[in-house]
Amino acid sequence: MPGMPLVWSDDHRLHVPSAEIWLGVRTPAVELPARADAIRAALEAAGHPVVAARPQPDAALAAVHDRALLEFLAGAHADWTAAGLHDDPGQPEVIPYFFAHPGLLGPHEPALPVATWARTGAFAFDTMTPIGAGTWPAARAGADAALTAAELVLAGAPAAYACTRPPGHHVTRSAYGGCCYLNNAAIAAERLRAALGGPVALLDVDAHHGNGAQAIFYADAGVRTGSVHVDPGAGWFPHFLGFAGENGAAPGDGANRNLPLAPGTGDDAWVAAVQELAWWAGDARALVVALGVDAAAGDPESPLAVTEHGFRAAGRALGALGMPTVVVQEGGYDVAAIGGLVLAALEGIHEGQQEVDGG
Ligand code: SP5
Ligand code: ZN
Repeated sequence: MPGMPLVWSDDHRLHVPSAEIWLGVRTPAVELPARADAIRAALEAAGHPVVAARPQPDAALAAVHDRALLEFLAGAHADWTAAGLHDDPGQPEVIPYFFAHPGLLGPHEPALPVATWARTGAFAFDTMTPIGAGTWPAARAGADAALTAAELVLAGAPAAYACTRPPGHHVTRSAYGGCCYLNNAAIAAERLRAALGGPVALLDVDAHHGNGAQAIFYADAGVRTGSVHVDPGAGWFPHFLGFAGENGAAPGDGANRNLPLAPGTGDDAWVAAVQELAWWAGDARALVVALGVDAAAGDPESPLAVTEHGFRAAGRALGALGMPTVVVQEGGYDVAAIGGLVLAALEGIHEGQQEVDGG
């Protein structure tokens, strides 16, 4: 019995952020190449076949992101370098300093700043998501991987896993941040919806709220978006979003669901919340799982306390929906544990699908 395919691109290694600028301070980057390499090692050791990500058309990205964002991301580092910012003031990575805040703009449409050093603030919503020389090719390869996984599922695979890095679930139609550049899971969901018709479900189990897909599909009943995450009301990223009352807008009223959990939440309540999202997804035609594993107990970036057992149980609940399923990697920063956590979740999904097949 062949395992769930792992869709892969070596190009993820081109994205090596040097730091996260937090409160103006350079703090160590956590979204690093070792993450994906550890996942691949664990999955390969367990017998999962590796499939190369196939190049995909830009149109699939433009189906969920504004052209202006895509053009900015593709050219940002070259523009930054051409403007001499590497030498003066001495910053080799694209970092914003001034933001197109809605309170600044009022009713005015933001014109794209002429100054290269100001342009970033039209698209970035935090200072923790630097663009280096290899960021765009890595992010683009991640989207290719997610779309390739969608193709495999559309061709009949019960499930496929895209080992995407950098992650994507914080990116909206027009803005990037949270260590993310392209919303791979949303791109895959849109692809499935285009092929199968709606509704498609996109369920996000990363420790942080999936604000990107929520925003992209907020007024869209064709993609049901659900997220279980640490409560932003308890002080956690993305701070402004992820509250229980965000339920979608007409004609997507009721098509968004947030289940914020208290810091310290462990397996029982977390798995119950994932189960709740799975039931809520109901009769969707296909499922995308935004699989962050940073809800794990040992993860440095979240206060949730989920174990490998919890990830396996969550996988079973999602697999038992019996839907064609695309799994897209999001966060997870405990490099020593990440492979085992992802493997447990994928094995759970497989077990759940077997169960419903009566296999
Ligand atoms: C994909 C994903 O999991 N993105 C998470 C981004 C959240 N990062 C928020 C970091 C908040 C500040 N942490 C301070 C530690 C300094 N490194
Ligand atoms: Zn996360």
